[in-house]
Amino acid sequence: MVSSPPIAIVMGSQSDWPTMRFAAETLEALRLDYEARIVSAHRTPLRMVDFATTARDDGFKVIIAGAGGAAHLPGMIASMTTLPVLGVPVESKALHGQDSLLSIVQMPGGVPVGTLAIGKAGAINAALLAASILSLADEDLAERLAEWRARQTNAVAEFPKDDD
Ligand code: RP5
Repeated sequence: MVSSPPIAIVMGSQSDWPTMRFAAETLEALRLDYEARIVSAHRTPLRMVDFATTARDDGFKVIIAGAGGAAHLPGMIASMTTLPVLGVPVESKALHGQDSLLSIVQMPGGVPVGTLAIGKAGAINAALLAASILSLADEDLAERLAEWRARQTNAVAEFPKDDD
């Protein structure tokens, strides 16, 4: 059996991809393999169960799960695996992602989801946190992560300038 990449990025809908692709791009910058899939808690519940119950045996190490609105996906996946699950609340139109955030963050004690910020920042940070978790057992990745941080630091100008 071919082992899966270490990180799964799952999302409830194609409409989540413009947000979740920031997680994918961040992992690419860190030269980390991932697999991105659409898995909906509401529209494809059996696909979700199949994914979550086999994720560890498939070789995944960390799951990044993004969803919006009534965002049950990260919590439902976390209920079926003991892999770390990082939840990204996708910004919804009606409530600007407040609904997504509260749906993901308010897990009952016993079934953890590491919840990130709403939207792009959350997607980027989910990828960085996944890398940080994996770097505990991967010195080379730890160095790539430190280099990513250093590049970010070096990119911050000391003085502001006008756009024009
Ligand atoms: C959730 O419903 C998805 O995660 C998405 O954020 C939201 C809206 O989905 P679409 O109606 O755009 O497919 O399940």
